[in-house]
Amino acid sequence: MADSLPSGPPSDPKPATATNSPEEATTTASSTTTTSSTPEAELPAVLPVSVFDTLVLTASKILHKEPNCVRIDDCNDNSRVVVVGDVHGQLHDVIFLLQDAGFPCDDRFFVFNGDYVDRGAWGLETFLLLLAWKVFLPQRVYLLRGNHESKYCTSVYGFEKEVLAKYGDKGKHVYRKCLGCFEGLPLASIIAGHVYTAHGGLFRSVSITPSKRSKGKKNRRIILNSETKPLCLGSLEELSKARRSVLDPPWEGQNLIPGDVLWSDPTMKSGLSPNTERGIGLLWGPDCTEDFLKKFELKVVQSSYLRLS
Ligand SMILES: [Mn+2]
Repeated sequence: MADSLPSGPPSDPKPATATNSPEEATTTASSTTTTSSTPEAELPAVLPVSVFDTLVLTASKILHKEPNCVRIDDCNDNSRVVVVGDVHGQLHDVIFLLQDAGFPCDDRFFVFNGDYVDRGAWGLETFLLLLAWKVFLPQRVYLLRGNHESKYCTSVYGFEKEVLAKYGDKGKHVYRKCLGCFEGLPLASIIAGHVYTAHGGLFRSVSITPSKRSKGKKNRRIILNSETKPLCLGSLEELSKARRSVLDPPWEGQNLIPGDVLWSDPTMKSGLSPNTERGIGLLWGPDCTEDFLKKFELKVVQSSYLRLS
C-alpha cells in the first residue's frame, strides 16, 4: 500500500521494521574486522558526531549545487549506469549490490532513486555510506530525493526514532543535519539525454498566468493554473525553477512540483488527476508519458512506483 499524507487514508501503518538487529550486525561487523587492533568493546557503535558533521557538510555542499534535474551526460557506449530503487535502510543489501554490480568507477555510474531511510533499521548507515560515495566520486554517484527524505515521513516511518536511539542526547542534532541534507538532494535525473528518472515521476505545470482583470496595475491578481484550469504537464524548465529546499514538499500553494516529482504515481487511466489516495502528487496516464517523452526527446520515464490498477 502507498504512503500518504496525514490528510489521506492511513495506508502504511507499519513502523520501522528491522530485518536484523543492530546487535547481530555489530557482531558480524566486528568479527570481520580482524585487521583492526582496536578491541571490540572500544569500537564505536556509531560514527563519531564530528565525523558525521564533516561528511554531511561536505556532501551537502556538493548536493546543494546540483540542479533540480541532474543531467548525466558523461557516459558513453562503454558505460554502465546502475539505477537503484528504494533501499529503505537495508544496509547489507546495498553493500551486496555495490559488490555485485561493481563499485562506482570511470565507466560505472550509479543513480540512487531516493528512499534511503525509514522501515529498515540501518537508514542512517545506508544514507551515510551513499553520502561517502557521493563525496568520493560526485560525477559517478547521483543521489536523488525520495518522498521518505522528508520530515513528515521520517517522523512516522522510523528514521527519526532510529537516529534518536543510536545517538542519544546528540540524536536531535544528527536528525536535524540529516533533514538539512535531504533538502539538498536533487529531484530527478536525465541519463544520457534519454532516460528521465525520478522517485515519483511526472509533474504539473505551475506557470503563473495573470487573470483577465489584472491588466491594470490595480487589482493585479495572480491565478495558478492548477487552481483555475485543468491540470497540464509541466516542462523541464519549470522543474529546473522549482524550490526543492523544503523539509516537506507542500501539497498546496505554488510550489507543487517537488511534491509531484516525489509522490506521483503512474496509472493506466489517461490524463493527469489529483492523487487523492496519497493526498499529494498526481496520477498520470500513458498519454502523459508519451507527451513528455516526445516534447523533451526522451525515451523512458523511470519511477520507483508502479501500479497495475
Ligand atoms: Mn517512496
